Amino acid sequence: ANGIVRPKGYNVSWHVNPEIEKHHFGNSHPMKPWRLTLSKGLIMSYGMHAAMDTFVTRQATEEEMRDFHTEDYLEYLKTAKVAMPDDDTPMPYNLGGSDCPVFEGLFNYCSMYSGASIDAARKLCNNESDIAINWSGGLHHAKKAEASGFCYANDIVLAILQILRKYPRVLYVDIDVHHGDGVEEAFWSTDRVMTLSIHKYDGLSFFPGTGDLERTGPPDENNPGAHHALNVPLSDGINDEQYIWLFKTLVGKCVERFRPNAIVLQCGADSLAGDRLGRFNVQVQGHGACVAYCKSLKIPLMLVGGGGYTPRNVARAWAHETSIAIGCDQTIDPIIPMHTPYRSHFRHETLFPTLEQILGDPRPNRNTPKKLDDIVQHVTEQLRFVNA
Ligand code: ZLV
Ligand code: CA
Ligand code: ZN
Repeated sequence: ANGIVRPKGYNVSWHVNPEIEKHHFGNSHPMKPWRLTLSKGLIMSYGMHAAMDTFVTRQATEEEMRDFHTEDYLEYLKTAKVAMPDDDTPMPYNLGGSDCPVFEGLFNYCSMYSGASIDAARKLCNNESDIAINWSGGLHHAKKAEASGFCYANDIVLAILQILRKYPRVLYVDIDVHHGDGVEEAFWSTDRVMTLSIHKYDGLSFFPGTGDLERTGPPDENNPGAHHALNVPLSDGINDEQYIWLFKTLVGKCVERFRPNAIVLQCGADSLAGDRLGRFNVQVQGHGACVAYCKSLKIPLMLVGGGGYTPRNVARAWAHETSIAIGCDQTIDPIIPMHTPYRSHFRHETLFPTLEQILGDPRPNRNTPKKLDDIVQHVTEQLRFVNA
């Protein structure tokens, strides 16, 4: 009735668990797992779940998480206690500060979103999915023994390690507004994973402060990882036209040189205009065009979430990107269905509000055509060293 049909001979799997959404980082913390509830409500009100294999995910086992994280760190994560309001004794592993608070059910939260990404990766390896989706994952800052930037366990690294059991090469692409430093660091010294992160970079304070153009892997040419970590530092206000051009040009060149067997795309929605923490003018259409381009390459594709701090726009983007995965993006009605849960939270009734509707006053675009050309040229030079 709603025109959503399962694509023939093409499988999309959706890995979800309502348990994950129930966790709270604290009232003033910008990370709201509730945005997953809003996204899922929108995806389901369009009936998109009928066109996917839906899996309610499980917790990753500790053994699975030890693929990347240390035993000590996992042990601490499991037993860390929520601090009393007046207790400011520092905790190890960068836990307990304002970015990475210890909250009720923390280990459950981490193992749930990690389990979803591991399951999604296995679906790709079994050829049971062409695209596997985990909107609750994408927590790209976590290190092997350290929490960072709202991320405690690195589900992306765990998923890529799964894929590497089956396939020789994985391309990781990260469109979150922040630098994907944890994934970059994990695969810094290997030529089996190429990482490409697009992000805001100002050389000083914007988190995490790394990801300049010159950072392309280990400086030692004999290290296999040399030239396999690519970074695209941008300034405030980049628009759809520029972003889509950059994305297609760079990902196209990476695929041509590196010939990955699978692509993992981190779809952090804080690169959207109007995000509480972001600075770009990318719209739902431009963000989605990145997903559509990756799908068009016909390489096994994993989609994970990431940042995204204005929940109504996160839900729009991830619902639109789900529709692209199953191929109904051109046929669904952009007017948000009347029966969508929390419909009034969306403020504007369309999936694609205009920049004026999102921002009021536009944010000045600080990215010149020359800057973008320099980036493409620099990345192209790095890729000359890559020969898969
Ligand atoms: O979207 O934070 O700037 C993936 C992701 O990439 C910082 N943190 C740290 C470094 C020292 N500071 C200050 C501590 C901030 C305290 C709490 C906030 C609270 C309210 C509003 C905004 C923030 C905040 N924190 C904004 N930016 C930060 C970053 C971390 C960004 C993580 C992005 C995660 C999920
Ligand atoms: Ca990024
Ligand atoms: Zn982010």
